[in-house]
Amino acid sequence: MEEGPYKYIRDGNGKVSRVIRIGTRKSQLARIQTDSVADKLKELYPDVHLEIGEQLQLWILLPGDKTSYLFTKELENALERNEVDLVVHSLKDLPTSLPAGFTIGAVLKRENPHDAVVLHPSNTGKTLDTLPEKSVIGTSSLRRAAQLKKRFPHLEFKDIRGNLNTRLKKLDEKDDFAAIILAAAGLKRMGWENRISLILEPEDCMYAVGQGALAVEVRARDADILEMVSVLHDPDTVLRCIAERAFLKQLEGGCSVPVAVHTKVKDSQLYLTGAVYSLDGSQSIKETMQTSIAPGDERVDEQVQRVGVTAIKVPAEAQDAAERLGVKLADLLLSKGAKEILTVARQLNDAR
Ligand code: DPM
Repeated sequence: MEEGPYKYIRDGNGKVSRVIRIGTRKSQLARIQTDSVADKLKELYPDVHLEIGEQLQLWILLPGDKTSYLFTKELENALERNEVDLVVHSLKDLPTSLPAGFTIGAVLKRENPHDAVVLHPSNTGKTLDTLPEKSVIGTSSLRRAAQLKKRFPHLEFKDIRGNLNTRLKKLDEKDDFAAIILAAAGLKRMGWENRISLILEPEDCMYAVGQGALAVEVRARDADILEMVSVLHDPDTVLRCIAERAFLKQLEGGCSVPVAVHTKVKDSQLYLTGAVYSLDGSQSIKETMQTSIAPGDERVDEQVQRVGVTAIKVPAEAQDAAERLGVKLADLLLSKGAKEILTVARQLNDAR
């Protein structure tokens, strides 16, 4: 039992249990997201480890003080070297194909996936419609800028970078921006919901693939950890995100192209709306398709990855349907000229 690459701990009674180590980045949002997953695991696991006679422990890697914090790639390296056993990410930051050996073992219930407007304190009470001509809105998201330029032509858009703390500071302490656009989910997790002046409706701004959902990345071969984290999966979120990621992958879009989605599950139907935009939003292609995800054959298959996600316990048939839906919708957009729009957008953005 104490063989192999993993870390074990022996308690005062001589009982040995495997230590589950979680890697995190140092940013406040990353820590909050990691802690929330750790809390869920602690809550869910008392029974299970009593049954199997093991006490799973959670150990958050990296003290807040000195050592370097890890970026997504470094976290994957730490996973590869068995220094950590799982890593928590915002799903929208994970590519649609993961490097060999890794998989997303859980996609947690999605928070509000929409974007939110955070106003400079001097603009309290205003909306994007009523902000004065040439007001500057901060966002580095091509997706947000493209949609909002079209819808609110009187506004200007400028890049704003840095983590959420930095961005809010740049907004509040200077007069460079009239407002910034951020994901509602991130603001909520940070405890800054009171700064949300407005949630953007899909007619104004559709969200990014995977936005608002947390993902747990693990070693694909680590069956014990995969099994353990798989109970965190939220089936509707998984199916929506598989469809969204399959859509993005088929379009050959990365995380920085003007691609947006909207998904819904209702009466065992999965609806996917997807769109691509030119950088100024003047050109766009948007379509909606749906598929049945009705529980039929309840076949579950272990260890099959779809767009990087391994969802043991979620019916395989429904996952296949979700993936096909994303591919079909992308093919429809491609047949209407999506590739040309994205190629030009990419070239113009690279040249900026
Ligand atoms: C990605 C984008 C952004 C993040 C691009 C997009 C926003 C960049 C920006 C792929 N990742 O959305 O079109 O505003 O300049 C990011 C945030 C979260 C995860 C912050 C945010 C938190 C919300 C979540 C950055 N990644 O979008 O406001 O879990 O979805």
